[in-house]
Amino acid sequence: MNEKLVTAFNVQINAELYSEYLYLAMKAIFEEQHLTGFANWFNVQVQEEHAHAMGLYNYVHERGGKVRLDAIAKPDFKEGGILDIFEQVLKHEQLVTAKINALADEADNAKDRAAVSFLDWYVKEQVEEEASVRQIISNLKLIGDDKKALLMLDRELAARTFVQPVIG
Ligand code: OFO
Repeated sequence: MNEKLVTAFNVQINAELYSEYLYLAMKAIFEEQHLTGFANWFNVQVQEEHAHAMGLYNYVHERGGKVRLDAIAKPDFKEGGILDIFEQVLKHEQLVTAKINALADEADNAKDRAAVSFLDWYVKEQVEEEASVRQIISNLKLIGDDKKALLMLDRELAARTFVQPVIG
């Protein structure tokens, strides 16, 4: 890969590690409230983000590039109600989608067909990431102030498990 593309991959590794860190911070909010199903949902998210970062990390090595890790920023979000937090998650995922698309454009500009094909997995993954968050947001809107329904959703989210993705 050319140096410019390697740098862009490294920037995305940092963005994925930031996502991991952000969701770890959000998980803590739900742990504090003993909403263990929501905490579990974030825990799976943390593992997924780590896998996304490692997929890029391994790919840079595979292509003979140099992995350069940068500082991970402090998680930036406002503690609020559950719906507020998930709306911030959606916003964050939309931002990540834009970053992935920009990285794919960069690979396209470099005419690096292998990198374009590798990044296709991430492009599709972002569609799923956004859809799953939208689903939770619409459930939360329906639930409103109904505590019983909220506990049912919490139980449902407790069943989510992490499956190591096959990237690329
Ligand atoms: Fe890595 O997909 Fe979320 O951020």
